[in-house]
Amino acid sequence: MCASKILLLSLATVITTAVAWPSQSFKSVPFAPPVFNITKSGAHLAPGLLLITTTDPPFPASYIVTDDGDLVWSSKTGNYANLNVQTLGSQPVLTFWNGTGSADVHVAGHGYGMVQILDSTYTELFNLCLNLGLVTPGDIAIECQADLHESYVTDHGSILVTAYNITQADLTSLNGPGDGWVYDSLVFDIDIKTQEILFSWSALNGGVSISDSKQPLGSSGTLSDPFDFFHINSIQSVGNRYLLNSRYTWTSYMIDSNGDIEWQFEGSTGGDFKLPSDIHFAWQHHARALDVTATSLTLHMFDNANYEPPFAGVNQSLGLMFSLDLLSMTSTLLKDLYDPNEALYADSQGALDLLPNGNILMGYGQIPVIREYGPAGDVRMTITFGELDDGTQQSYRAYRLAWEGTPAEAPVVVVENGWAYMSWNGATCVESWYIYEGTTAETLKCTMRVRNSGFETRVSISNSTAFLKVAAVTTNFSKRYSSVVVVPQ
Ligand SMILES: *[C@@H]1O[C@H](CO)[C@@H](O)[C@H](O)[C@H]1NC(C)=O
Ligand SMILES: *[C@@H]1O[C@H](CO)[C@@H](O)[C@H](O)[C@H]1NC(C)=O
Ligand SMILES: *[C@@H]1O[C@H](CO)[C@@H](O)[C@H](O)[C@H]1NC(C)=O
Ligand SMILES: *[C@@H]1O[C@H](CO)[C@@H](O)[C@H](O)[C@H]1NC(C)=O
Ligand SMILES: *[C@@H]1O[C@H](CO)[C@@H](O)[C@H](O)[C@H]1NC(C)=O
Ligand SMILES: CC(=O)N[C@H]1CO[C@H](CO)[C@@H](O)[C@@H]1O
Repeated sequence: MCASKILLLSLATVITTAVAWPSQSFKSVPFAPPVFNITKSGAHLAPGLLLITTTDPPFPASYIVTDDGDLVWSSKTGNYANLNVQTLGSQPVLTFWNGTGSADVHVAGHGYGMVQILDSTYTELFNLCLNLGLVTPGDIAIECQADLHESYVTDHGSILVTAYNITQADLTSLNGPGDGWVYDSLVFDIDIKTQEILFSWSALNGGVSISDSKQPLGSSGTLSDPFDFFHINSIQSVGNRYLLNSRYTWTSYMIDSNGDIEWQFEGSTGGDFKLPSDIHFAWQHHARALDVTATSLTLHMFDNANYEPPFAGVNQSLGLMFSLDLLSMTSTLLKDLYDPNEALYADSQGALDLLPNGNILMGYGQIPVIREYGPAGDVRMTITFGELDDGTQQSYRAYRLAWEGTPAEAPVVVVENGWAYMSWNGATCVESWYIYEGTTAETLKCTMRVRNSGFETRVSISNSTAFLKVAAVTTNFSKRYSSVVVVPQ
C-alpha cells in the first residue's frame, strides 16, 4: 500500500449544513463550488487542470479546478455538460453545452441547448444555437436543439453534436404498436463558422434495428413517452469516419462517410468481433478510438454495466480498453480499471481520458468522483465532490487538460472588516498582487505585494484607507488592475 495524503481545501470558507455536501464560498465572487475531498497516493500524476460540470445546489456550474481543489474558473450558474478544452484552428478553446434558457432542457436523460466556444480570454467566439429540425416533447418550440452528450470539435473546424428527434416507428418486433413513437438518435457534423450541416446520420434510418435495443420498451413507445431505443452518447471523428456509441444497444459503431455501418462492437456478444472470455460491457459511455490503422485500433470506454437489475450493485463501473483486430475480428482486453478498495456503481454517464504521461482519468458521471489511475491501473488520486449515494451531484464527464487563461475581464476586489479579498476568475498565471491604498481615489499608492494564494487572496489593510485598488501580477510581470473601490468605513 502506498502512503496516502489527504488534502482538504482550507483556504475558502467551508459552509456546512446537516444534509448538503459542503461548498466553498468567496467574498469577491458568488461562486460556490463543492469542497473537493482529495486523496493522492504520491505516485506521479499527469499535468493539467480538471474540468467538470456540477448539478447540485447551491451553484451548479462549469468549473475548472486544480488537483489540489482550488477553483480556477467558474461559469455563471446554470445547466451545463461536457466542459472541455479542444483545438479550433490551432487555438485552444473552451467548449461546453449550456441548456440554460431552453424550455424543458432535460428530458429522459438528454437535453436541448447551445454549444458555446470561448477563447483563452473567456470571450465567446461562437454560440451554436442550432435549429436542427427536431420534433420536441409536446412539440414545444425549442430554439437551441443540440443535445448535451457530445460537442466534439473536429480538426477541420466543424463540430459533432448529438440530437434526439421524436418520430414514428414500427415497434412490432418488440410486441409494441406498428405505429409507435421513438426518440431517434441523430448525429450532425456542422461547420462552426457557417453552421452548414456537413453530415448527418439517424439511428433509425442508418441500419440499426430497433430490436437491437437492450432497453425494455415497457409502457413507452407513445407520442407522450417515445421509446428511446438507441440513446447516443458519444461521437468521435476518425479520419473521414465517425465512431458512435449507443448506451441502449450496448454498441460502438464505426460509420463511414456515406453513413454505412462498417462494424459494430457490442458488449454481450462482441457484435462483429469476438469478445475476450469473461469480459462484457453494458450501458457504456464515452467510447473513443485511438491508434487507428487499416487493420487495428484501440477502443476505450466507461462501462456502466451496473445499470438495470439484476446487476445493480453487482457490476461495478469499469474503465475498459480493448485492442480490436480488423483482420481476425477479435478483441483483446488491454486495461480494466477499478479501485480494489472502493467499488463505485454508476448507472449512467462517465468518462475515460488517456493522459499525456500514460495515466488514465475517469470521471464517474452519476457519482461525484474523479479518479486518476497509473498506466498499470494503480489508483493515484481520488477526488470526491458530493455524496456518493444520493445522486444529486453529478458531472456528466470529467477531463484533465492543459489550459491557460487570461481573462478579458479585470480582476475584482472587495473590502470587508479591514480585509481586502481579490480574485481573477479564470486567470491561470497570477503570481502576486499589488495593493494600492489612499485617502482619495486620486492618491493611491502601492503599499504591499502579496503572493497569490488559491482562487481568492486576502490581505489586511490599513484603517486609514478610504480607497483601494489591486493589480494582479502575472508570472511574466504584466499587471492587470481592478477598478477602484470605496472602503466601507
Ligand atoms: C474526506 O475524505 C476523508 C478520508 O476519506 C474522510 O475522512 C472525510 O470525512 C471526507 N470529507 C468529507 C467532507 O466527506
Ligand atoms: C448560458 O446560457 C444562459 C442563457 O442564454 C446565459 O444567460 C448564460 O450566460 C450562459 N452561460 C455562459 C457561461 O455563458
Ligand atoms: C424528426 O422527425 C420528424 C417526424 O416526426 C421528421 O419529419 C423530421 O424530418 C425529423 N427530423 C430530423 C432532423 O431527422
Ligand atoms: C486605526 O488603528 C489605530 C491603530 O490600531 C487605532 O489607534 C485607531 O484608533 C484606528 N482608527 C480608527 C478610525 O479606527
Ligand atoms: C504576459 O502575460 C499576459 C497575460 O498572461 C499576456 O497577455 C502577455 O502577452 C504576456 N506578455 C509577454 C511579453 O509574454
Ligand atoms: C456487462 C457485465 O459486465 N455483466 C456482468 C455482470 O455481472 C454478472 C455476474 O457476475 C456477469 O455474469 C456479467 O457478465
